[in-house]
Amino acid sequence: MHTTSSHCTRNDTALVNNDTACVDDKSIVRRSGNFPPPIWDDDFVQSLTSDFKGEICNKYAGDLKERVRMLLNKEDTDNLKKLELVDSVQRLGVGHHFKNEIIRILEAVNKNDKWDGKDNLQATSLKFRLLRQHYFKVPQEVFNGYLNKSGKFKISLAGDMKGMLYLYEASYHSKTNEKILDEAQHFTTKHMRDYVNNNNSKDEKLSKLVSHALEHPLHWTESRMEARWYIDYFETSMLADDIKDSDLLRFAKLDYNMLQATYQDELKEMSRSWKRIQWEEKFNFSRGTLVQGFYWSLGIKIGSEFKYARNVLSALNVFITTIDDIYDVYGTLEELELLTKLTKSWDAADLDQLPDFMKICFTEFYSEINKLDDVAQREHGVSILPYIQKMWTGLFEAYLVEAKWYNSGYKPSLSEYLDNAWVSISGPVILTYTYFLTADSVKEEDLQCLMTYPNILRHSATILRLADDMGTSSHEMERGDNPKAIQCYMNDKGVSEDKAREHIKYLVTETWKKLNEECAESPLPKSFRENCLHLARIACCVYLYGDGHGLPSSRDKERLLFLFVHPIPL
Ligand code: 0FV
Ligand code: MN
Ligand code: MN
Ligand code: MN
Ligand code: MN
Repeated sequence: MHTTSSHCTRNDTALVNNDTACVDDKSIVRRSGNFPPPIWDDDFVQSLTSDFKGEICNKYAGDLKERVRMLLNKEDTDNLKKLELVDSVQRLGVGHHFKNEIIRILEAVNKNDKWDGKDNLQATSLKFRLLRQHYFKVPQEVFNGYLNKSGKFKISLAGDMKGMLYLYEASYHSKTNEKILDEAQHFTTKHMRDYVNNNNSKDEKLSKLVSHALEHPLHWTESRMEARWYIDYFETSMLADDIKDSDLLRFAKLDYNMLQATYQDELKEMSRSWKRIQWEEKFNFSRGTLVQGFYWSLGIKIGSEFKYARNVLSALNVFITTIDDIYDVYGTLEELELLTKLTKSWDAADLDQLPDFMKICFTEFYSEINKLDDVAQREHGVSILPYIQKMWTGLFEAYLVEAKWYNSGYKPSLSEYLDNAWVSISGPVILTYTYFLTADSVKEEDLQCLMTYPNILRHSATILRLADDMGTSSHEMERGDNPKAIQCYMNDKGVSEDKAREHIKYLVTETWKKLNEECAESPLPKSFRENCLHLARIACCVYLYGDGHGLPSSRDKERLLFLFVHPIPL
């Protein structure tokens, strides 16, 4: 486990053969992550263009938006139709434009509806899902009418595949110990699988929707990826006449493309500035993840007004990824111990004691954080420095624990591992940043709460950790790293990798329930609670096809092309 990787290719020239590189002690044998080059180089990023910007576009989109708003405000539509409209608006990726309208509709539904069992399963499930999604209190018992005497869902319901699908999506909004919802998920998953696997007499369009839901439930899916897919689905499943006059579809497509144009400009700017400081050349033992990092930032906030937040979060991602590779792959234990000690006092003068590659990385890192603090002081009148320092220090300590485990060959139990690993995945740092980037105002009591690592932070970060381990640990074991969740469980229980993966999936599901609970109940501001949810979602999506962050597969690359390069044909 501790030997040098056999494919030590990239780090041979790292830090040595270019003008800006520092001198490294060549007598030290370092491992290589053997990471592929960045998926897109700066030339490719600079070549991105879009027709979807400018006055005419803005004006047209503005008109369409008002028409959709009128649809949402129409008085004479019945509740169920309204809920279906809200569902479509959200899935098509434009819900963020109509927050007030959506809340007003849901408040009315919540007030007037009696849950008297007259609705069919689809309608009940939709109502339940949308209300819970927006933190209204709805008990699981609204499904009592669909249960038989022994508390199971009536088998006759399985014939109603749309009902199954809607109940399935609703069941992901469960909290811990909600047996009816657990049963709902179990029951619907089974019948939905049967439906897609059975070739006879099925509705192809519905089947596509069912397969999509089985691969990733709506509640666990980040909005850009869902919008891209659902816009396509929505169009192909509509009747020709409806498409012709669907302002909603037209708006969704245009908005998607216009946001894509905005993202292209942001990516270009970021790519230029990382290129200017030759980050990838200086740290070519590490992963180049600018584009993937930008995707993570979109997972947190998609609106055009959040440019600054995305910029900071993408840069954060680059720092986290490089520093993580320093701790996991490139640094020696002695260097890492020194680094961890020096960063505690957060004094740039101390960096001179470090090897050059660390010094260069952390000089840039400190300077970025100071810039961030300047902005925060201007905007919020508070210095955020002590708070983010505390979170970073916690992260470096957690990294060091893992480096020590790796170097001594120690095998922690799953629970010992997880106690450290939800911090070492960087969730608490990322989420603390998102607080400063998205809160309307920075409050002392929120900061005190965040510094205690509250449960909402823990659950979101745990999902990030578990999703990451599912996607990355095979390669991590190959290149040498401490055991991750899957391996810890295999050691604990003496089970196969498949069994361990199954268990980790179960833990993800259980942690989602706790996160749902905290999102509804935590005293932290709503913007922050949403960030916690969004981080868990984007983690589930980045690692859906494997290691979408460090070793993107063709499916991952295709997804990034759909997000940032190819507009939706109008
Ligand atoms: C994970 O890498 C990594 F770098 C992540 C998830 C970056 C996250 C940063 C943001 C979303 C801003 P890796 O699998 O190497 O992490 P571990 O902890 O397993 O070494
Ligand atoms: Mn790592
Ligand atoms: Mn690590
Ligand atoms: Mn490690
Ligand atoms: Mn990992």
